[in-house]
Parts: sequence; C-alpha cells; structure tokens
Amino acid sequence: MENDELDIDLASLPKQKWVGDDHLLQFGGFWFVPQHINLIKKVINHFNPLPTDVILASSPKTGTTWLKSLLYSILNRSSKHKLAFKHPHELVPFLEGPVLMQSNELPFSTALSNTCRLFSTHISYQLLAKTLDSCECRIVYVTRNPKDTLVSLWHFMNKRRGHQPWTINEAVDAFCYGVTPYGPYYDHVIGYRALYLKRPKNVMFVTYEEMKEDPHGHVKKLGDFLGCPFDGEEEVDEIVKNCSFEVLSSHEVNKSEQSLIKNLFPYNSFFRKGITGDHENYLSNEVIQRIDTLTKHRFHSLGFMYGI
Ligand code: PAP
Repeated sequence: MENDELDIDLASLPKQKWVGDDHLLQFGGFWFVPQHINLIKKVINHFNPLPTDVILASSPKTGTTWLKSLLYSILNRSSKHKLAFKHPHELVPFLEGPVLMQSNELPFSTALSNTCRLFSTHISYQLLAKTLDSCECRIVYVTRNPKDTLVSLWHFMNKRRGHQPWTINEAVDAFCYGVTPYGPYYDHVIGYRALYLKRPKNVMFVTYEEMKEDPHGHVKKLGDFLGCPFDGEEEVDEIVKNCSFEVLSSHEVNKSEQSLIKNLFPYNSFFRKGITGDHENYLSNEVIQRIDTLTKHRFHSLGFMYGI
C-alpha cells in the first residue's frame, strides 16, 4: 500500500472509458470513479472496525438500499419508524460515502462507538482484506443475479443528474469487461464468497433472489446472526412490510429529487421496480447467453452455482 498520508496520483492509474465522457480508474484491481479513489484509500488505511460493528457489503445495484433498511430496522427496533422520513442511505452511511467526501471527517470516528455501529461499503473484500481480517466484526454481503444487476445499473446511470445517455450495449460491454464502479462484479462476489467460506460465523452471504423468496425467514436469520433474535413473528412481519419495495418507495423522501451531499443521484433513483428477472425485458437472447457463459466461467467453475 502507498504512503498513508499522500494522495494517489490519479494520472498514474489505468484508465477506461465509462459513461459519456467520463472514465473510471483502476486501483488494486478494481474500477472507481476518479473522485472516489482517495476516499477509498482513506477507508483502507484508517478504518478500524470494532468487534461490535456490522458492515453491509455489496456490489452496486444488488440490494444495498433494501438491506440497509432491513439491517437498520433489525438493529434499531425502537427507531425503525425513521425509515418513513429518512432515506436508507441517510440512516446507514457508506464508509466511503458523502460524509467523508464533504468534510474529510471519518464517518467511522470512535465518537460514534457507544452503540453497535452499522456501516455499508461497496469496496471489495480484496481491497479491505487487511481491515476486515483484523477484527471479528459481522459482515452481511448481498449479491444479485448478474443480469438483473446490470439492467439495474443501466437504468440507474441513465437517471444521473445531467446524464449523458448510456446505451444497453455499452452497459453490457462495460459489465462483461468488468469496468463498472467498484467492479468487476464477478471478482467482488467471489471475494466476499471466499470470506464467507472462510469465516461463516462472522459473515452472512445472502442473495437478492433468496431474500425476495422468503423475506420473513431471512429477517429472522439476520436477527439471529446479528445477536438480536426476535421474540415473536409479528415484529418480523412488521419489518418485512416496512422495508418492502412497495412501502419504502411510497414515502415522500424516497420519491424526492433530494440527494445525499454531492451525490449525482436523486433519492428516487434507488427505487425503480424491485423485482427479479427484469433482465428478460431488456436483454436479447444473445446477450443473455454471453453473460451466462461468463457466469459459468466465473462462478460455476468454482462450485458456486449461482446467477443463471
Ligand atoms: P446502490 O448499490 O446504488 O445502493 P441498490 O440498492 O443496491 O443500489 O440497488 C437498487 C436496486 O434495488 C433497484 O433495483 P431495480 O433497478 O431492479 O428496480 C431497486 O429498485 C431495488 N430496491 C430498492 N429498494 C428495494 C426494496 N425495498 N426491496 C426490493 N428491491 C429494492
């Protein structure tokens, strides 16, 4: 790792075209928007998790917003009503997020450490290995079918303020080459999957599809995993309902054009359809085959029979 205090010289990093005139830079084998690189380095060098911390890790567009609302509700049962007027991204900060971006102040300062802290990150395990291996904190990783993830990312990028159009073909190429923010998607998933296999007591690995199929069962499992099991079924049902796409997306805050500090994405862009299988409406058979082949090559060859 480079010197702790020096910013990385962005001009020295590999560069690839991304959406419109924008480009991504490669750092430690993963791709990032240039403004994020030094924030990420700061997280890698300065974040010291506590054993009581809970970290939600995910690749973009795989269910982060949903899991943020669920984990927040499970861990903060008496204030779960806050989801009705605060966006999940406000309630659960990204380690590499806007607080750090705006003020240079670490959102993970120890001043916040008197309660169980809940953070989120899109940074890969490969980059955070030293940090995460240094501590017994609990990690929840969520992933999603690659084709639905890609379609969700494509829509999201086209919702960006002042966006330049990004065609589905450009999105497919970027995804398959792995040149997407925090990507490659496949390496991201494989990294956290390996961590889960290594430390199953500390890591819970869930998929968007499993969560959709049995949200009640998964909320109970999350409660057990986080050391705060439920006494009865009613509260589980209440959390599942309050965090459902239908309920969350109906709140004024989540319908608004407001956004996090310096964020180009309005709050409403985090709620689109919230379903599984939407790729069938956007991807040709040929593209589906191309991605499935990649999925077999990257996941199935490791015995991880997911994503097709
Ligand atoms: P992020 O990584 O930028 O935070 P993330 O929340 O992971 O995004 O992904 C957004 C997707 O989750 C959207 O999927 P879609 O484009 O296929 O619709 C969004 O609609 C979906 N989503 C948001 N909230 C929920 C929810 N409560 N239940 C199910 N899906 C949800």
